[in-house]
Amino acid sequence: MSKYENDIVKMLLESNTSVSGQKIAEQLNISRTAVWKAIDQLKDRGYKIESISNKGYLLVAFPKQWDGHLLSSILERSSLFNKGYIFEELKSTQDEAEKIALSESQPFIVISEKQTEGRGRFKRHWSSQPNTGLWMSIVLQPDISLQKLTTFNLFIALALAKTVGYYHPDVKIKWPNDIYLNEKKLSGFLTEIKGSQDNITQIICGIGVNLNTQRTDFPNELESTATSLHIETGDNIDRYEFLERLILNVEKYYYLFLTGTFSEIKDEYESYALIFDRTLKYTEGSRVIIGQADSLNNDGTLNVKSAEGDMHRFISADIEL
Ligand code: BT5
Repeated sequence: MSKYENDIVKMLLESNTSVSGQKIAEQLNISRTAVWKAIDQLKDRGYKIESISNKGYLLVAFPKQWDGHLLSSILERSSLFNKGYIFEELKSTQDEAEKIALSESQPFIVISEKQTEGRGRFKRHWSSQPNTGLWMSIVLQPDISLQKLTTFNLFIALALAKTVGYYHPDVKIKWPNDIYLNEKKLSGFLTEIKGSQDNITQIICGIGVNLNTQRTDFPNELESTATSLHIETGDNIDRYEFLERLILNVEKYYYLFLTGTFSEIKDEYESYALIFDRTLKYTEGSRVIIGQADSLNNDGTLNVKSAEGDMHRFISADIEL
């Protein structure tokens, strides 16, 4: 992938109309032939670029696969992430992010088209088919205490819910780490950390969102519990647009997380909450409680009132709908 290709994508993206080969050549200080070759390479990578006679090149469609040039353009508009890594196939973006983080001191993101061993919490499998969703890890270097970290998931959940909300009004957050649409799981995330009690130095947050997944793409065991934005809206979702919106929301809520407290977003969070006013089964380790969610505490923990009237506090839980 040449730097010229990157620059050309940027010029075509920034222009609402066609851009002449002459203009590109002059701006990048390369020959017309070099422009033409780079355009050809971009077409091979799946960019749909029309050559309009006497006018120049027009970018009509993005590649279907995740592409590094487009990710770079999105990240140029980001105030938080300045690097992104794209892979065809990984076991898990979480593991790759952890490796890259050894030599990267600034926040970055890792996306893979496909994961062979995508994982959820407690090493549960996360189904990650190619060309359908967003399988991404974001790496942050916050320098905060473990105590502060407890609310991180609430902020990320809100960033995700807000993003999904552009596409569907009924998005819900299933505390602590799921996003639901019509009672089915659309997205889940998990947060892994490095550091000590007083000093969390790294957060690797893995986010999975089903975007263009068809019902038949899901493995049998997920058919009745999982959904995608495509299934719920009938639309083909532009994955780049979704990613850009998500990055902007993650930035916004991450800064709020760093500078504020959960109480500042509590009302907004609760407006998306799925679990209140219904009796559900809460499991955390060996503790199983059947009851109703009562309230969220400012540290992000959840109070659940059992059928017998006792109050139980959960840090995290599996909740059966
Ligand atoms: C989660 O765990 O929901 C967190 C999922 C995080 C996945 C991302 S993808 C990028 C990054 N790299 C990784 O390796 N992981 C992260 P949990 O709450 O434990 O939910 C897992 C459960 O969700 C599974 O046991 C299935 O029941 C269900 N599930 C698996 N794949 C799904 C999918 N694609 N859509 C909806 N539900 C799914």
